Amino acid sequence: MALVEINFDGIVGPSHNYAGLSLGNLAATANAGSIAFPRAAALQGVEKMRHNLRLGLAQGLFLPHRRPNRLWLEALGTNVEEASETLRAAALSASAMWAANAATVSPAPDTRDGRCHLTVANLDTMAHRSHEWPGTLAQLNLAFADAARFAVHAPVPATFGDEGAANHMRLCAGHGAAGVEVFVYGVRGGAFPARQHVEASRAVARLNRLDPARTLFVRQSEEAIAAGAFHNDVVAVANEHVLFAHEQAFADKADFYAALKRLLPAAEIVEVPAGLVSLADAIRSYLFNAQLVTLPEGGPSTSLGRAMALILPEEARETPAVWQWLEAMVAGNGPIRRLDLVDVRQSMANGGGPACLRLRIVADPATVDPRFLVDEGKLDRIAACIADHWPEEIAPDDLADPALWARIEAARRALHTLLDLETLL
Ligand code: SUG
Repeated sequence: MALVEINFDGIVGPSHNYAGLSLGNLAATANAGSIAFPRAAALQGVEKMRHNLRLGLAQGLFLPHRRPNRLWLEALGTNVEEASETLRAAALSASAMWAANAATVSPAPDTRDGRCHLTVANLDTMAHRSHEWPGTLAQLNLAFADAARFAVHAPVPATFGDEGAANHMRLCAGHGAAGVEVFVYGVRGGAFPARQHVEASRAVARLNRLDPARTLFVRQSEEAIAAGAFHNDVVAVANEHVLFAHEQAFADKADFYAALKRLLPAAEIVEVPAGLVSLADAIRSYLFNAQLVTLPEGGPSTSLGRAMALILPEEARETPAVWQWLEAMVAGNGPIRRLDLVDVRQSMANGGGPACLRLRIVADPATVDPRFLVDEGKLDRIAACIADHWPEEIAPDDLADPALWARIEAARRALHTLLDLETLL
């Protein structure tokens, strides 16, 4: 069985808008009330997927959820016509695009029963995200229906906020080898909410049947949350044996690094010093919200294996301290040898970078429902569907317009029909 990393990107939904719903997410708050461009946003996402396919990486997708979420509003005793502005915006959010928050994935080599486990995130801290999980669960049950190889779990109870893979890292000698899984949690108390509860992380580790001896629970630093790192993946990212992190990402850095080195002696930590790149610049540029990927066979290699690339948002090049640091890093002889830039500005303006838009799953692509996998031809057809059906722009007042709701619903139907996934409608 060929285990590879497959990135499943959330397609940006036709209701993409800037309602400023996420306290602690500085970009989303700063852009509240701006005009959004859903068509351009979704096409930017498709181009990112195309870029990764061209690097030789396996690529999958998740679909936009039902919006407005009329069932959720009904459960709240209202409906889209009568709901308050805030509830209506929450029911219309396209936030399911950020697939890194869909679930926490523990690949087969790490689990006691040798299956790949996925626990859907409850996303309980933010109202607009708390109603994503049923739509996510339905898709994961379909995409990973092969019960001999996958186990999909419903979210942990909502008292303990869980934001999925955005607060989880896996380090290993190679994707197919047993890994060390690292759960990063926050502690409440600062001005911004800590969205990952340690009890949720512990529950996910149990549900995913991890070996406790190879599982670490690490506290996110308060400075990072206060500076706007509402998820760990805004200040750290891991791939195979490499951890790429900001100096101020973790509360007890020395303990964490020592435990990691003990469990995985080959671990390599590429740390960005605060003296060269401040937390503010790291968060503004989303330096760490890059996809850190291993370049396929035939590419450059280092003493420890195949070289890695960082797939960064263009904002990284526009932040001088960040770009200077990156250029110096790739010129050295570390594991990361290539920098690729992608334009995901529409998502970035809501606080979602390249890594937020994808959920990584290590699996054999032949065991995944092929309707959730893409090649260039399928991306062409998806792009055409987006161009035909997605609204060009959404201004804040449009969210109250019944014609917009109908358009959003029709666009989603068209995409599901194209992908032969009407069963999810
Ligand atoms: O949960 N933004 C998302 C961004 C998620 C980024 N994901 C990761 N870091 N993995 C969030 O804060 C803004 C939506 C709005 O305000 O309408 C939003 O939900």
